[in-house]
Amino acid sequence: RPRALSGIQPTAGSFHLGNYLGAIRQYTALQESHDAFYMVVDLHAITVPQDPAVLRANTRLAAAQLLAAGLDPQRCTLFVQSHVPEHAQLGWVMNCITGFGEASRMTQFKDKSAKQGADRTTVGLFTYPVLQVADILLYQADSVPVGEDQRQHVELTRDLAERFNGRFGHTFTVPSPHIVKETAKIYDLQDPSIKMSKSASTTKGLINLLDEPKATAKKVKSAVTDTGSEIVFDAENKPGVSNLLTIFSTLTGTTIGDLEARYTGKGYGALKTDLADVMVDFVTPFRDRTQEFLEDPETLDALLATGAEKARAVAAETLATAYDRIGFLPAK
Ligand code: AQP
Repeated sequence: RPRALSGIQPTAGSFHLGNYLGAIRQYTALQESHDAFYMVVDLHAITVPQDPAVLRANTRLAAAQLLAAGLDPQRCTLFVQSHVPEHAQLGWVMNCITGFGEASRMTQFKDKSAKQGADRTTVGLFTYPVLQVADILLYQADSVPVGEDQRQHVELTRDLAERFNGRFGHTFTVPSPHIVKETAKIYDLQDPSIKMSKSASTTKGLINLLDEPKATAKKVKSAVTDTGSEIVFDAENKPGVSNLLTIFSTLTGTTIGDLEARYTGKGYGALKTDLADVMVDFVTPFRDRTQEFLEDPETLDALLATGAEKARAVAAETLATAYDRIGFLPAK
């Protein structure tokens, strides 16, 4: 079976709808066809300031949400990044073959450092895309399910894998991004020109999966729509309605064409009211399942320990090969 690898940050507590539709849905799909590894990337979380107790709680919460979304530890390997020390170790090696200019071109770093401000931007944030390269290469991943915003990092991974292989002999599989076009970028419900994001300036257009369903319904009903009244998918001229149609279609499995037909002659209000119901039906059981996993932290921790053990077996083998190729003297 081909390998898949992806990671998600525990930073915000609740995952948002963009995380779910852009990435987590693909994780659950790929566990059927791939030897899949998914991790909560706590090493990435500390690139910005964190409260230790909150980070610890949010790491469990992230794992609980991944299970609630349908990840099955019998069919994939679920673990916490810091439990596998090979990530930091290969990360250092990768830092040493990455150009400073090359790292400086990462748009996610530019965006995130602009939000942090120059004084608060850490070197860790600067090199986090390179750590991500190590995350992927350690598992010899063929496929990396992510949203559109991560495409550049998978490209960097390909470049660095080829560079390392070229200099030191074939060591790493060169991975491809797995980006599902329709849901690659879910937009903010109040400003459909920007991606839905945990660090948006206001949370009015952000659907957090663990929020009160009633509050979520309200946010959907007050989503920004476009001028005119026709309900048609037109990403360029009607970005607000198109975003709602994408969300509606993906959550219900109804095609966009069928939705357009269903809402012909009806107003935006009807679409939003129905989508609010769809959303409530989706988040309510998700919240309940997440809570159930959280109520049994021993089982959750045991499951993550088993996942880390399985992940480590693969990661240690790749790291040993990379260390040998680069010329490190073996430890006796
Ligand atoms: N709006 C989105 N549409 C589609 N996919 C998205 N992803 C994030 N936002 C969207 C995908 O979710 C996965 C996990 O993301 P992450 O944990 O790395 O967090 P992030 O990318 O930092 O998430 P945010 O909310 O976008 O955070 P900020 O505001 O810090 O940039 C990834 O696969 C990502 O593509």
